[in-house]
Amino acid sequence: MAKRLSVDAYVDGILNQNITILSQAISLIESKKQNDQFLKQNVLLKILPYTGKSKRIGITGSPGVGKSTFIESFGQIIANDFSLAVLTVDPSSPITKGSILGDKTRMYELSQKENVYIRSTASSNAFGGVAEATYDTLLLCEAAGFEVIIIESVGVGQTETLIHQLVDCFILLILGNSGDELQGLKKGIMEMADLIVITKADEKNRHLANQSKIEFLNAIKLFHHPLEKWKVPIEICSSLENYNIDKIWNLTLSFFQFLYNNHHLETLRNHKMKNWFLHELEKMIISTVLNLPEFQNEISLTQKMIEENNILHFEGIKRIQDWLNQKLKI
Ligand SMILES: Nc1nc2c(ncn2[C@@H]2O[C@H](COP(=O)(O)OP(=O)(O)O)[C@@H](O)[C@H]2O)c(=O)[nH]1
Ligand SMILES: [Mg+2]
Repeated sequence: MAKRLSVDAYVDGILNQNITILSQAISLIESKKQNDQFLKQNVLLKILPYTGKSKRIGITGSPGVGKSTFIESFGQIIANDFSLAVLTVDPSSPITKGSILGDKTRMYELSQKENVYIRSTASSNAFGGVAEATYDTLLLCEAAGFEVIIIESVGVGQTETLIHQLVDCFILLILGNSGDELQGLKKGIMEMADLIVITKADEKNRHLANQSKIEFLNAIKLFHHPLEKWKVPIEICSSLENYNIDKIWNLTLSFFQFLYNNHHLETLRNHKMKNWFLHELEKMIISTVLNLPEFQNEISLTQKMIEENNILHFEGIKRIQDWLNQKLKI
């Protein structure tokens, strides 16, 4: 079993910006062990007053679009003025230390900077709870004084929506050189984006990327950003050639300025936290109910009936529903 510190040792270490202790606290946060839950909650409660001050940025987009490479360049520009923590979930790597190598090699220059902290979690470790642990990790990094926090999304499924709830500014990366990309993007994800970036606009592709930019500018006229007055910018960049990355940072800063000027930030975070709470609540209820031995018994019985062709699946659902209604007296 991993070595654990006292609540105060974690809290003091984090507040004193001790990176080793910060990393140990994040491992504690990621732990699913029942024994760790109490310690974890106490650490979180104690650091809570020191959180909330960072600029929280989410980077999303399909696997391979260039998120990690973008963060490598983008992060270096940010780190000229701010301390930066980068939280990534590495989908490529198996269970072992590979994850740390995976993203850290992609973000090598960035990881060498003194005021930058990169935390990469293997998705196999974080299965089922990627985003949950990420929020608590973000809070720890804020308490440790990081001024900007970037979360790299794995770019698939529901995680994207969840990451969106955790950040103030959500940047969607897309590939410019195919109409398919425009077709394939879901309306939902487009409407969540505060900024859209067309990646891999290397010099030889720049003309094409600019054409895509015009297409996208037309396409997003059909979408509605939740903040009416915000016109979602679209910009092209090349992370490998360091083209336009500074411009994208300026656009990000202008979005934050927009949030500050209009007192949107607090409302936005509160609203997102309400959704986050609902998500967590749903998960808690499901796991509580599913773990009830009585309920499991009822499920096994019903499954057996379906297997033996005594009832159809929807009759099985009805059976469980009746059972639940009776238990809950509704
Ligand atoms: N030509 C070119 N390739 C890029 C650029 N950015 C990323 N890539 C490549 O795209 C591939 C996927 O990049 P990665 O950052 O791992 O994407 P992720 O899965 O979205 O994090 C890698 O082979 C990168 O070298 C770019 O600006 N130009
Ligand atoms: Mg990546």
